[in-house]
Amino acid sequence: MKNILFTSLLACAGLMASAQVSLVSPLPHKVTEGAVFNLCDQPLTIVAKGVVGDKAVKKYAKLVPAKAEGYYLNIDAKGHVVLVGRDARGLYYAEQTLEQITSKDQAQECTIQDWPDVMWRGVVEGFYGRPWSHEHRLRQLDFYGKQKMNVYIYGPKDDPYHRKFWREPYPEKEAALIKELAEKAKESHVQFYWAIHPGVDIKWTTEDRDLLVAKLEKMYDLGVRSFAVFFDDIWGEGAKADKQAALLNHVDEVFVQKKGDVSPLVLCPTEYNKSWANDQKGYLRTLGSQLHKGIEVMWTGNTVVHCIDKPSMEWINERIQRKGYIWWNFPVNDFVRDHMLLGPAYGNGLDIADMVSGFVSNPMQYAESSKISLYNIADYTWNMQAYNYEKSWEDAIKYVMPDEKAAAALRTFALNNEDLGPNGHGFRREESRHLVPLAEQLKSDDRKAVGAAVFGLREELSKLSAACNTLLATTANPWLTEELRPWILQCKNIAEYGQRICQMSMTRDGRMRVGGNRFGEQYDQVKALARIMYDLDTKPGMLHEYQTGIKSATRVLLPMLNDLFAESVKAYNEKHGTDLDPVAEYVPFKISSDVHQLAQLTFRYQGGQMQINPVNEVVEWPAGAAVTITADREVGLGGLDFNLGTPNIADKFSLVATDSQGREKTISLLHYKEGEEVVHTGNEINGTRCKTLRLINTSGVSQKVFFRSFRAGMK
Ligand code: LOG
Repeated sequence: MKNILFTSLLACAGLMASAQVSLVSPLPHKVTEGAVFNLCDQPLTIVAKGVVGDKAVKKYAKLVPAKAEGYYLNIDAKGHVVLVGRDARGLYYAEQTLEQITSKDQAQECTIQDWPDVMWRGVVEGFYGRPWSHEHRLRQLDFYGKQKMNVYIYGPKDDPYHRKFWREPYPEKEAALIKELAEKAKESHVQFYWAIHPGVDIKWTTEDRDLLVAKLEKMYDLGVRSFAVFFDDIWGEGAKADKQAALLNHVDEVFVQKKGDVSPLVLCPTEYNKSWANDQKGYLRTLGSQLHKGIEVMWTGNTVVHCIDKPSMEWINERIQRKGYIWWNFPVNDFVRDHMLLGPAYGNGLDIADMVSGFVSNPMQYAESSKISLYNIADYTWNMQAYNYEKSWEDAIKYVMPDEKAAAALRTFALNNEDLGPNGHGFRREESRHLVPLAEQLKSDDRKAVGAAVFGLREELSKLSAACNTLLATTANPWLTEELRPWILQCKNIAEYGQRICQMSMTRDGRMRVGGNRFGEQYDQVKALARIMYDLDTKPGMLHEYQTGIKSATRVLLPMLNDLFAESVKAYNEKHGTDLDPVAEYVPFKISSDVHQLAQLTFRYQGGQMQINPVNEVVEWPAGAAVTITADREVGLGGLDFNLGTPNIADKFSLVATDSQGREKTISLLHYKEGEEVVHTGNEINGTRCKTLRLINTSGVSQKVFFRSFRAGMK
């Protein structure tokens, strides 16, 4: 009893913090602020609450913005509160705002008039890889409601009942979970869209059409009231615009309109970005003219992964004859799964609110870690003109890590985990912005300036190391730290690696020798750490079935450290006549390609097997173009197979191994049975020596393929 009294007294005695309205996120549109007061001195009383049309709030109706989901909130000096929504969701948002204002045992006299800029705001769980867990989804829905996001589109590529077995109903256990999600979404005022992905094998028959409607009926029975149909990442029969439009119109007619309580249909087209749109064939214009007016059409921008601006919206809206519904491929990392994307969501135009019907983010398979960007996207879509991504990011960090010390550590860690690394989509993010001046200074000709930069860098690295330790130890948000753990460990290695490199730089000319050969010792430790980092990046244990590696700080910090290492080793070699290797990193293979979409393939290497990570979308492989793997030394080949998602394709490709003397050997390619997609190699591969290995399209024509897998045993 005594204790409770003590804490509440403390809370009451707390200093007047910053104005409480400033705690509200997304930033409200119209605010008048007055005095801040303690809730112990002046508790709140709700004097009027309702939606426009309710008698109880009649006199406030005029004050409520005339926009869907808008609300009016007033707190006066006596603690009297008025909450009025334009509709039920608006009222719910007024409550969320009040909750945030009062979250620190204080309140503030204020009047708020607020509304969303974008009609549909939220998330499309639309990535390849391990779908989110049920518990994570429940947490997400709760989070969306609080941050005023109103849509969650369920479409994980690797849920079999979404794509592969789209015709089949969910088994009982999974069905029960969907039902629970639909209920939770309703509670959080989130529209739960369930998406079906039939394009891979749909036949344009009445039978398949009816099977699709029947599946939606099943989902309706589970409580789902919003539906999407995805046709992304397919080719062939399923990709026809007129057939897709006819199907959607049919569903609209016999299902959506009939039920009466179902939201507008959403379509993800096959040509879902400008770089894939074939204007001559007019796929998009066909959708535009044939699709029923209320049906939404998704769009990822100028390419698969791209920021959105006004000209790109003008381009698409004109073709589809409606406002595009943005599917933003950020922070999704299914094409760079070895990177954690914890940076801010920036780059989208602040002037496109009126040109989009929706804006949803495709997140990472790491649900909790994705919340940092999603928090930003909630802010962006609610009040676009006022969006300040830096501020929103700082707030997001504190939101996901509700402990001051751990939040500071997360911030330090996140600053080094923002970029995607080189990737096939050419989408990059800034990273380690705080280190860029130091990186510049390190390149100086002035040894003194370099010395000072090394000193500064060492400080940063010890801060980073401490941050990683804090994150490994904290229990403030275990959902988050569990996901981040492998990257925290990697980052901790990098911090130590860097500290030793700094040490090398400081001792390279022998002036700072502290007993023995300090430089040599540090050199060995750096090499050892490089190997440990490589192991963590490529060896199982930390990795799960979809995980391809663990990389951190690759954009600024690591290159900066590797340069510093090289420079120090070279200087040392010159002075001491030694022959130490100036390359710190350990990388046994490189992959290159003149196939545009395969130029940035990533791979993993474990237990003697190198495995190239799959590419998600359709790959156009021109005649004569090749993928080339180059090893750092000559290796012996064991088995090899690959899958290009197309049956009977073996005779269209050639595999050529070249040894270190430049001698070439062509290895035969075959299928074990008719209709097989996997391409195998002839027995002669066994023991073949090779330094480079090339897979070439020798069919004489361009091939449309999926780059599903490529595995090679190397000894
Ligand atoms: C897929 C999506 C995937 C994303 C990023 C769309 C419309 N479809 O290339 O499932 O998560 O890109 O890899 C896509 O973006 N294909």
